Amino acid sequence: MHAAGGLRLDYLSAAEYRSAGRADVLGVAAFSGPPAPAAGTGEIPVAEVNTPVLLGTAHVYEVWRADQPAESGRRNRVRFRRSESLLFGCIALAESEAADGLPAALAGPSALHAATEEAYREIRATLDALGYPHLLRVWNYLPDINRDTDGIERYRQFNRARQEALHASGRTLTGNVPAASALGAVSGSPLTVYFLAGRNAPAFIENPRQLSAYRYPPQYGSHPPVFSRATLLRQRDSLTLFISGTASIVGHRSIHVGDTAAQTRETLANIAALLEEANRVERAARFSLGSLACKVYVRRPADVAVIRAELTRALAPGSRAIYLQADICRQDLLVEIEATAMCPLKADA
Ligand code: 3EB
Repeated sequence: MHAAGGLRLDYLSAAEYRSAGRADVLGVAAFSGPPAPAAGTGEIPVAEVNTPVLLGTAHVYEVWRADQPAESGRRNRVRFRRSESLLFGCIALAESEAADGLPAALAGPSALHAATEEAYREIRATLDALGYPHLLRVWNYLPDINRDTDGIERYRQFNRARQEALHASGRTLTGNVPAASALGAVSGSPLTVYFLAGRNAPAFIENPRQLSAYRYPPQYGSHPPVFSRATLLRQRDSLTLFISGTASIVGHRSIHVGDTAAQTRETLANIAALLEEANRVERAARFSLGSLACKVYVRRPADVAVIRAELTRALAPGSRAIYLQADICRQDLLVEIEATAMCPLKADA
């Protein structure tokens, strides 16, 4: 997916990735887990995400390109690569590592809590030090996302820690927050977070069909998930819309419980509403169901054919999708779709 003069996103097989040019690569997310990408990636940061790939090849590489000269670096455990205007970064933290050595009083309520706070603290420190203060898009993967420990679901523990970390760094918790996804990874994986940040703030887009996630009532956890439904990045020649993980939620309720096909259709209706809202907010935007790169998270691998059939029906030619097995943050959700949409900006727009 390519809009001239700006950010670019490709989903590649291992073979395609090996033969692809690397000069303008900003960062990579590799699905699923080991083996690590072939040597030669050199200093390009690669987030290794342990979510099995469904359909197609065993590994998929999500490759972000900048169309600008880039430079790599590392700060503590954050690996990054940055262009003039954008920074891609990633961090992986084993939960044992984050809690280790800390007295119980400082380790927080759980090892996952400690790892999440640490990851977000390091990300914030990196962005502040390098001058890319605006998080645009964050991807979070944590093992056993639906499991309870000490009576609290791990996704809820993560939400509390993420909110507290953002609060501690003086960020707002509503409105100006990044687009995000938060999914389960295979048991035993580290907490893995990767992100895109910018010199300039994006526009923040909410979905008229959904309550903002940061306003969810407490039935979904003591601390709401802090993310925007989408963020919109304006570059010189292009617009990029980062669409958060989107599910069969209307208002704040999960709907079509138990019906995978209906959940998929509702999710696509939510994405269509978000595209329409982005086109309304940004007059120059022409986002459509034909300009999407989708990452589809499937709870039960056997559902993938049904889900793909709905996407094929709904998406216009020009959109692409990859399918990953992942647990979704609410037990009653069977599918979640995140997407990136791009469109060129005409000089006269
Ligand atoms: C939802 O709409 C579904 O916690 O970062 C989607 C995207 C979801 C991001 C997050 C959670 C997150 O609430 C779940």
